[in-house]
Amino acid sequence: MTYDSLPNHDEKKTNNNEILSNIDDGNSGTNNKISTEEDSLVWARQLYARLKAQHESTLIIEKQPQNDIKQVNDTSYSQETKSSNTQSIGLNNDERNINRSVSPDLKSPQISQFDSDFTWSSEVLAAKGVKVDQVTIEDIDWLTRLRRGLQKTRQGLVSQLLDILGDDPLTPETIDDLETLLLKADVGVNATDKVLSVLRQRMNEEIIDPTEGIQILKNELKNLLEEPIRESSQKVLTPDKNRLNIWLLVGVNGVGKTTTLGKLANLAVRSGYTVLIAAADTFRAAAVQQIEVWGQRSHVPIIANPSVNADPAAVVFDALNAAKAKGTNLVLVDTAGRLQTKHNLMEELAKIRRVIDRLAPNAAVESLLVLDASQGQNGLYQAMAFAKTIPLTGVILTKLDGSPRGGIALAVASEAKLPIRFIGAGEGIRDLHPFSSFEFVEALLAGK
Ligand SMILES: Nc1nc2c(ncn2[C@@H]2O[C@H](COP(=O)(O)OP(=O)(O)O)[C@@H](O)[C@H]2O)c(=O)[nH]1
Ligand SMILES: [Mg+2]
Repeated sequence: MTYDSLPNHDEKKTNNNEILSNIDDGNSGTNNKISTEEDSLVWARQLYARLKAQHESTLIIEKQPQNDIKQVNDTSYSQETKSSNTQSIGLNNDERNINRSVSPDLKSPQISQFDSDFTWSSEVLAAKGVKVDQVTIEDIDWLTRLRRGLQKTRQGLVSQLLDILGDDPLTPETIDDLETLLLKADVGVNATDKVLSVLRQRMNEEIIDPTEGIQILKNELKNLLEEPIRESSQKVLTPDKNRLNIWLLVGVNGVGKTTTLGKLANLAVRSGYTVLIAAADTFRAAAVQQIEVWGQRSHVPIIANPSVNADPAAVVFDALNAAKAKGTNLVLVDTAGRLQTKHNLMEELAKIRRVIDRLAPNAAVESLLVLDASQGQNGLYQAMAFAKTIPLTGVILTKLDGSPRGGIALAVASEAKLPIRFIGAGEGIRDLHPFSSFEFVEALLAGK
């Protein structure tokens, strides 16, 4: 048993708790919403100027002696309520500390050009009702990545959607074509039926022009994605600071569990949580090494047992004891990939769950199914099979980049009825983000 206790990394935490909490579904804050194209451009310009100034002030701070920097940090951590100015200095400064000794993809994103990526991302944030002084470079950077990630799904979807809708009001034939299109994009039968029945009903009541049709489509897709999220108690999945949180990552081989866990550890550390990793994939020879590399990148300790065929439940047992002793906020459990048809492996997952329930009965436990978006509808069968063994609480959708099957998000929400909690759109450490239905649908139908 190795317990890899790493040096205290408090100084490396950023102060941006909002990474894991400041997500809006776009249905609130309607008062702030920007109505015209011109307004949104003004908004984007203001935002750009502010982020640029913030970025430049960071560069000035970087030139100050180390003592001064420490002082700024301490101030920003100790203040519960900060002026946006103090916060931005503290945030960048902290991120700068992270950047000092790390590889390129750990660096916080930089302000880019005032280009179409920037304006599109700021438009989405404005439409969500986010205030101009709440937006970070990180938010813009993520939306840009998400839109790029969904490019393949969008390519087919949007161009054909435009063809189908044309310039004339919607007809029953257009709706039939829309059905084929949504099914082809892996949206699933239930979700497609629901969306189209709303469109049909509206069409019976009034004439719907294509722009309105797209708006109804977007709203219905967002509603479908939101439904399981609304039914859960948390809009965005964040660790509860007052108790131990245990997030179990499960799923078949190669879907991206270990990679996702590495990204999640980093996200949680950047958001100010203490994290511990339980390397409970004891089947694959290189699994422990792989997770150790991820742990080191975020300075997160790991509990592992590198001996062949070690009992995964025993690793979890040790990890929970270590977490309780250290007062850790979040334990992330990596598990071995398994075929949903292999009874003994599924049984083992249930055993891990029993250990958790016995040892940490008051913990907030999440069983998150990791699904590879490129597997399309097959992901749904996986979800159903896993749900039989352990109660699943959510889904993490990976590999949205490069897959034309991003529509699977809708099938997961409407058929497996599971909330999507995070999405991964790349192999880099920052390519994972809390899920926002609003952002997802806007990126899916961007250009529309
Ligand atoms: N393009 C892309 N690749 C990913 C993503 N997540 C994971 N991967 C890759 O998928 C492969 C399998 O990942 P791994 O974490 O080992 O899967 P596991 O077997 O479920 O633990 C690796 O090559 C990862 O880099 C993602 O969001 N996008
Ligand atoms: Mg793995």
